[in-house]
Amino acid sequence: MNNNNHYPFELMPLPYAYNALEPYIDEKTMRLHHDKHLGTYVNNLNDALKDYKELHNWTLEQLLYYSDRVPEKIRTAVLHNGGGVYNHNLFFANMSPEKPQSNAAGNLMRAIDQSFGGFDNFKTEFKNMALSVFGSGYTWLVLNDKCKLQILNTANQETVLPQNACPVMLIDVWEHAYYIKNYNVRANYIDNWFNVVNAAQAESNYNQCVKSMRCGC
Ligand code: MN3
Repeated sequence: MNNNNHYPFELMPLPYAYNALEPYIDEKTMRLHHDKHLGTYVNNLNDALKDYKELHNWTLEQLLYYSDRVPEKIRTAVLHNGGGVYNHNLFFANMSPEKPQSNAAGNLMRAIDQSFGGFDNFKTEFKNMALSVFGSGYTWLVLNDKCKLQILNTANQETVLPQNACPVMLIDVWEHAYYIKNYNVRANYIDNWFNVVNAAQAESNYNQCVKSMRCGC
């Protein structure tokens, strides 16, 4: 996140055009999702932090992980809106118009094979988890605190940071992520989303997680 690591947080531009993920994810959804939904989380997070100078050099991760040290008056606002910024930045970076190389023999693919018995099994399990989110939330592939790949769900704008899990990839299953194109049919959105997963980013996240969690040491 570099220059966007602390207050005032900025709305990071999409790393591709709004229509780049067509026909899988439509331009109108991307414009609303990025500019309006994420934009609002960024503004509300900055509003909440405005009068708390002691928090202005905290990173987003610190605000979310050490939320018990954030003054109670703004804690909920920081968790909701900071989580919204954190999750959406990861989500948008984890998509790409580049075709995923399905036979890519990266470290993540090997780990998925070992953990789930192949990519198809992983995909089925991930999709079922994403279908099982009741209401609004996310489905994640993480490296958990035991250095194992794990699929898990979080509600609303909760992150996986309190679980000491390191995010590899995630799908936003709030209705705003898919309703315009897919109406109520979340399954179609999940199938479409798999076509625009940024495999290179997921591989890089995975390698970073292995390194930062000192797995294998
Ligand atoms: Mn969203």
